[in-house]
Amino acid sequence: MSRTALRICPLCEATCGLTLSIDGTRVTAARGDRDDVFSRGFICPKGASFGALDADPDRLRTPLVRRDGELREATWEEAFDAVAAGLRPVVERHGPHAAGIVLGNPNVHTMAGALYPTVLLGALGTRALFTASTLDQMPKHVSSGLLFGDANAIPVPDLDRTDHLLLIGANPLESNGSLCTAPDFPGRLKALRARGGTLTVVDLRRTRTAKLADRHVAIRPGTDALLLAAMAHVLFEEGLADLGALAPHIEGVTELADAVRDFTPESVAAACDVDIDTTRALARELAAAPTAAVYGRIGSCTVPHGTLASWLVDVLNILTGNLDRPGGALFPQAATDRTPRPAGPGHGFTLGRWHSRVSGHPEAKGELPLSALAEEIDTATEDGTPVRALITIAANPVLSAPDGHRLDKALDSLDFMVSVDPYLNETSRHAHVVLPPPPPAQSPHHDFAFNTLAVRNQVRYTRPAVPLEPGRMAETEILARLILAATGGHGADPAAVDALVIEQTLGKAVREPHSPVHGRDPHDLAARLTGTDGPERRLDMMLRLGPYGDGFGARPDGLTLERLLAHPHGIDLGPLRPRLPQPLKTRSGKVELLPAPIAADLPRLKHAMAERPAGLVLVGRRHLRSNNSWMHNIPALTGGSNRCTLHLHPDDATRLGVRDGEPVRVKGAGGEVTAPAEVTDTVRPGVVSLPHGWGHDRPGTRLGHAAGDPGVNVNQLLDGSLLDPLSGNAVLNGVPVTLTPLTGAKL
Ligand SMILES: Nc1nc2c(c(=O)[nH]1)N[C@H]1C(S)=C(S)[C@@H](COP(=O)(O)OP(=O)(O)OC[C@H]3O[C@@H](n4cnc5c(=O)[nH]c(N)nc54)[C@H](O)[C@@H]3O)O[C@H]1N2
Ligand SMILES: Nc1nc2c(c(=O)[nH]1)N[C@H]1C(S)=C(S)[C@@H](COP(=O)(O)OP(=O)(O)OC[C@H]3O[C@@H](n4cnc5c(=O)[nH]c(N)nc54)[C@H](O)[C@@H]3O)O[C@H]1N2
Ligand code: SF4
Ligand SMILES: [Mo]
Repeated sequence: MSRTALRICPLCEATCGLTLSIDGTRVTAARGDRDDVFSRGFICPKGASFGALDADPDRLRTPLVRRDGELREATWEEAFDAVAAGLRPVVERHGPHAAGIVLGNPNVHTMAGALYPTVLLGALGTRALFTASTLDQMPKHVSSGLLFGDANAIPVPDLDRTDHLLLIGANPLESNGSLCTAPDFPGRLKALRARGGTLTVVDLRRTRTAKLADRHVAIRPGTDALLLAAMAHVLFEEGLADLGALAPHIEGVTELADAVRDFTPESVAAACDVDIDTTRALARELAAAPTAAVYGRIGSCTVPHGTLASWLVDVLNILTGNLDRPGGALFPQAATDRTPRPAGPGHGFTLGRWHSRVSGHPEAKGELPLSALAEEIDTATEDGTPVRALITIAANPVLSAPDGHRLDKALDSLDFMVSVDPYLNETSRHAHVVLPPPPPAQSPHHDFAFNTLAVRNQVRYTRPAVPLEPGRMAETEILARLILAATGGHGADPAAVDALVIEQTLGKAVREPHSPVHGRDPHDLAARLTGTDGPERRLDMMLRLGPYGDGFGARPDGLTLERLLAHPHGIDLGPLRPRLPQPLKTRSGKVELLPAPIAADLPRLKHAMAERPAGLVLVGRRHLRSNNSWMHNIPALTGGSNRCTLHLHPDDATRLGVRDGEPVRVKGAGGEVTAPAEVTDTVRPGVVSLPHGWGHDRPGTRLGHAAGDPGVNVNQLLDGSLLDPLSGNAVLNGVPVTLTPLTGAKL
């Protein structure tokens, strides 16, 4: 019998509501849920392939445990026994920092990933934490930490109300938005133009997003910070800086004006390859628009000046009075956020509280650069222990991080490795134990992370659409058991992990004067929680303690899990609202416009004015039917234009003798790859582009379809030494490469 069930799509940051058709336990179709309070029926080709993704025959069904060198099917009990036996001796012998943790992107797309890794980290006490954030948005966290005192306070462009959007290094028509959760991003951009607003796109490729724009600026890669600094300069020089209502909350304006004085449109023009008139026009349009928002993403983060560019994005929002006002860039308020404390000075944000052992990279937000993982395993130093055991959760750094070959070897040398992953892929093939989560239809969903980045405040929760198959274990339980096995509690009831978190959280809440539960009995509060299991009780707790919550009865109309379950299409909590100064946690209690670490990095940017590499540079790109490294195994999502080809401009092709469709050898500091050329004027001259997440030709993986068209690993061109110094973020865009046409050769 066929039925339908609702499921929030976990496949990208847009978080669309889906209506799944289900036959028995099989998802036969997925449509956009028209009644979803946020996505209102929108769906993209990935969401539409939810059933195929869910039913991929290559998904692992049982744990795997390495015996006599080979990964073999095992029971859950055997698997967790092996985890405890493998991890504990390393920690006991070498200390907690010898056990590394790698967290990949899908952790922000699962409830398990939101609720357990921080508990694991705290319980293990390791400083060897590496996540996909240092291949992605760490520069934004650092700039927010320094400006606002909170690395997670990220202003989001008010897409639905802005009059002018300046979009830098993002391609939401393919990626569907990032650090800006907006189902139907393309429709929202079209609506902006339809209501008379303007869109400017800064991207060295003429992307589908750029084609929609009123103005497209094809900047030279890696130079956005220079352009943005010059725009700030113009705002000061022409008397256009106007903080408006923000003024009482900002300090350091004069110092900032001084700091950007040398970044004139004239002085950055050659480096950026943006003419003086354009730079001035960009600044003037931003200042003149009734409301405007500047938004930067991957192309502004994964570059040598990623933190400076991320900082300047918000500097421009501030100088034009657009931070924290409708139509500008605002701080969302999610239902599971902690109860807002009263405004006032906070502890501030500190970088470099410890450093990586080998290269001395400063930690940022408690993390070390993922680019440094290989050396932290394979390089001995006089003091400190290398990473000897590794826990990877939803991560495929062999493809997503620089120099996969070196990481391959390093992972093989570990004493022990456990991967929580549905696939036996380029990374998990090195594990001693693989713990496979169930497919998404069998998992519950709530967006803890993306609701804090959404263009509208709203809350939704979907229970598993299909019951767990026999032999499956919920990912929440897998992670709870992993925590116990890693920290000496192997065999204990996994519910104890949730119970402990609830006890600690409520115990803290009742001591906070601003909490709605101040002074109450935490045991009594815990007894009132509803939900069928630990994760649901934790969600109930967070909702009830949160800004819209019922405060366990203090605000009877407020949110609870029960109330949310009564609204299966979600609850709309309204448009983004001004919140300053409450979100600020800087020591001054103000927005600190020119933080010391930023000021200290500006001379490096000044130096970059004179740089202009003569050769080619490489950038990435994303395809709508793909997602990082793990969706090439789904036939419906591969083929057509979704291919691992090298885009290059016709002028460069002619100059180098490269012909369309023929193989080209691409060489970088970390190695070389060979890919077919695709000659296209959508990239600017001097720039070539390869997508990431390909290179599925390693032995020992189980990705049948992907292996048929493996593509090449673009990150093999990197050696891991190029980082944004403040954030430790990898430089993945604007990387020097050389090309050799292999004319006549067969691929
Ligand atoms: N050159 C270049 N490199 C890049 C980028 C780029 O633009 N250019 N982008 C970077 C960015 S932004 C990111 S976020 C990283 C991503 O880097 P990673 O997070 O390392 O890679 P992903 O491909 O997202 O997938 C991670 C793993 O999660 C597994 N997985 C999928 N669903 C689940 C689940 O429900 N539970 C669990 N436990 N596992 C699951 C997949 O099988 C896969 O092994 O890549 C980065 N690498
Ligand atoms: N379909 C699909 N959707 C995805 C993903 C996916 O792999 N596929 N990945 C998800 C993830 S993990 C993330 S983080 C987001 C990322 O979402 P986006 O940030 O929108 O990522 P991209 O689509 O890679 O767009 C980055 C753009 O920056 C441009 N660029 C490169 N270097 C520079 C530069 O120096 N300056 C400027 N101005 N532009 C530059 C590139 O040409 C590219 O068009 O997408 C998410 N959604
Ligand atoms: S846009 Fe993202 S969330 Fe929406 S259906 Fe597509 S993959 Fe899913
Ligand atoms: Mo990402």
